Amino acid sequence: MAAGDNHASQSAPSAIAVATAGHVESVAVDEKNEIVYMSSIGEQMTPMEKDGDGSILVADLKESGTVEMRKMIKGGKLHAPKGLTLHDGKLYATDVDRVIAIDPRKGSFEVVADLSGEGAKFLNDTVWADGVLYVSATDLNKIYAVNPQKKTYSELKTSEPVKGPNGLVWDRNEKILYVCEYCTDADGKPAGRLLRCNPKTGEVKSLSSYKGELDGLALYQGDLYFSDWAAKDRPGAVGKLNLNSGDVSPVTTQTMNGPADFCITQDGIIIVPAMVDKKVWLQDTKPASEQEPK
Ligand SMILES: [Ca+2]
Ligand SMILES: [Ca+2]
Repeated sequence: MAAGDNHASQSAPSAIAVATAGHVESVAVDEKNEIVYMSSIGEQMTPMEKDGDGSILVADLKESGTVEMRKMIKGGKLHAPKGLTLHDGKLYATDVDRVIAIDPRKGSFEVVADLSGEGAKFLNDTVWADGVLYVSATDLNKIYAVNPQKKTYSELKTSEPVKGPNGLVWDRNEKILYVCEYCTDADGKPAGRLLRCNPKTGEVKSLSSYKGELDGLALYQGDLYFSDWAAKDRPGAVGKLNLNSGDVSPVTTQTMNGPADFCITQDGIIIVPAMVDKKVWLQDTKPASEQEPK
């Protein structure tokens, strides 16, 4: 299961891959309890199908050197869960045309927003921002603001169209919603942008000339990390944008087919689902040359 090129390290390779049950779209970490949650859309790459074979996987990291995964949901069926967010002890996710809240202790879930009436089939990421749960609808080119208590939603009106909005992350200091796009242009070339959106005004601005087929987003130590399906055969399946300089640089070095909704732990370990490959990669965010000698 392990792979890596840091032979100087005897204890741990610089990156390892773990096989997953089905195609994992999203990961979320419970740092306190050392648990990684993953959403698996199932055995087929059918992210918009209501096929009933989706699952939430739980990996307990306490036992060093082993990662044991179990399926969490005990009642009801999920189809293609994506966009996990941990908030106040609950896991929020999208599932094709609905937004769900999962109780990890009970293994149960409830629907907190049903967007089937909007024609949604590819709801994607979720993020909490000052009491609002924002949800991207990749197929509708829209972002919704969900109120899970009232089970209501409304569209976030933006100053310009967003095309295939996928990853969302909230900057609580700047009160800015970062959004990345998963889309191609008329020639099939990657055309997804890294955007900032002020949810109060709806104003959208592009952050960089970088274009990709962008999926996940994370903020870590002032940099905006993103995953790019177009970088599957070169370094930078996960890259980062320096928000001050605008410079973009690759972070991960491994080949990852379908780098989807990753996360970064407080210690700087990046956890990336290679969705198409049915793997999850763990790698330090720092280059090997900057990591502490083992
Ligand atoms: Ca499925
Ligand atoms: Ca995603």
